[in-house]
Amino acid sequence: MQLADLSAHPQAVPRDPHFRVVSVPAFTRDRIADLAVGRCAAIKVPDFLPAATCAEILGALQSSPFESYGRQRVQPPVMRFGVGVSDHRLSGAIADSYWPAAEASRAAWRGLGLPYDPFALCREALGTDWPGGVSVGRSGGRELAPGVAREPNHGFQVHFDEALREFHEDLLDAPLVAQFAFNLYLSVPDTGGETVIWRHRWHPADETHRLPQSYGYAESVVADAESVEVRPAVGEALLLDPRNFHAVRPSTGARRIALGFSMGLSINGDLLTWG
Ligand SMILES: O=C(O)CCC(=O)C(=O)O
Ligand SMILES: [Fe+2]
Repeated sequence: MQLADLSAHPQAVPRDPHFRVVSVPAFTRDRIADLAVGRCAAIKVPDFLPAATCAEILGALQSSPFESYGRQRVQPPVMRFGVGVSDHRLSGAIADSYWPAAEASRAAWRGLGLPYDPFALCREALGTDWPGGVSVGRSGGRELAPGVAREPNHGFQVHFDEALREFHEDLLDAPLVAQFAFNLYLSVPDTGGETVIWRHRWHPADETHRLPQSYGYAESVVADAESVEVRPAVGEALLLDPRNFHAVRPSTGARRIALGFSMGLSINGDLLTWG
């Protein structure tokens, strides 16, 4: 029976039933566990924060100056408001420059004058069903930055994010058993700007596809891999396993602005974030 089915659809390539994007009303404990163990590729939650809250955060950001990620490493350029540890990494460790930059970033976010901390709202909504909730991670007892607003209008190259490979020792004070990337879209472009995730994790041979001096890889690195694509929508949150190669497509029209941070699941069962 199965053979007959296959010959009726000679083009059909079997797909991994575990590699799909699930759309759910909230980040429940079971869904986050599914993502941690690889039972889905990503979780999206429409209307993650109230529309009025998203509009208010966006309004404050739109009139604030964004900075560029290091232009040597990040081409085409990506703009950001706030600081991320990726720009303050030195020989596989957090550079000393990160700590004052993280403090300046917290001050800049406070300076927006919002009556709440947008990242705290996101952590609260992410952690409603998680025992102990979600908190900001620490390194050497010091709290890391809570996250950034990112604006990749020209896209992100194909890349992966994995603290285990970016840092020689545990990034946080507790070892991590899983890693996630969180994005909350506040403004989306008219065309393009899709997030693509490939069913492919880093392999040493992938380095032959590395773009010189860059965080990214040529798209040939994921040539044969299955992929899923998410078109961002305002107010929607996306949680993915960033160890899978992923990219953001270039866009046109409105700015593509998202709140973003990394999140890890510690060996103690805690969900810990960092920017
Ligand atoms: O903006 C996005 O949709 C994904 C950005 C990204 O590379 C990440 O969150 O790790
Ligand atoms: Fe990423």
